[in-house]
Amino acid sequence: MNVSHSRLSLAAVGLTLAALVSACEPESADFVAGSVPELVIRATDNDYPETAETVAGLTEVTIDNQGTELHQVALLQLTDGKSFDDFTAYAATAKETDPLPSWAVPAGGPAVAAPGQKASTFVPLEAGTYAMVCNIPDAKGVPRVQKGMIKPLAVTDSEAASAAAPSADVAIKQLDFAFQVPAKVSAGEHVIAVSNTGKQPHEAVLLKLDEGATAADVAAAFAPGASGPPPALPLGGVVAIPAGASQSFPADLTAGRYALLCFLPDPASAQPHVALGMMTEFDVE
Ligand SMILES: [Cu+2]
Repeated sequence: MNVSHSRLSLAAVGLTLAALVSACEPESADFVAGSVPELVIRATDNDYPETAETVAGLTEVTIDNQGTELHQVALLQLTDGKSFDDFTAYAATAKETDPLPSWAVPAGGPAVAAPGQKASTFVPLEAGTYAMVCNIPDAKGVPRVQKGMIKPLAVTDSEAASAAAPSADVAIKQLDFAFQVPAKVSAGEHVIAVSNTGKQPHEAVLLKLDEGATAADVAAAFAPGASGPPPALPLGGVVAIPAGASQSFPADLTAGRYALLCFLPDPASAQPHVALGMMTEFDVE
């Protein structure tokens, strides 16, 4: 079992340390690691091998990518009494540009982790059944959800109060079809809040660009028929969240140029949002 709440046992230690630190330093909005329960989902090429279950409440959902390719954990909450089997039946025949059925509600999750890396997102989990999928296409353009990366996540009711969301110090807004990012982001550890102010679901995939590379180069690397990895280091972000929703994620940013992209399909044009302009670059100094 790699699915754990290992952070819970660390929470008490974290709180004690925080109390000691706060005694000699002014109050800070910084995220105290360990204050939110963590659910680790191990990913391989191409599976989430372990049974995934947890309790309701704000959860740090972490993908531990032990594969050799890029993977994500996109969460879809199954509503209206629909089961995971209903979702797999839908997914077996769905085209990539098809809108999701109304009962499969995008619920965020970590947008991408590079091979050997982890990425986390703070997700407010409700009791019920979720599907975990990886929509990132392989070199042939086949999304990995069609190669076995589709598994259930069972969330049970909890008596305990949900952990408080860590306070974010960087705010990113999603619009139809653009990102708004702060003019300046400093190097260091951040909690980045992503808020969907558009009418469609959106995602925010964060990458640190290689020297001289652009967000457009990254978009091209993910286009159908493209081969080779993107000229950038994938760092996580938030996968699809519905209009009006927000989720945050921790990120340790070093100086350089970064890209944010959204690859979700626009039902009207059947184009990915990135082709409609939903990508941006920003500097970390
Ligand atoms: Cu979008």
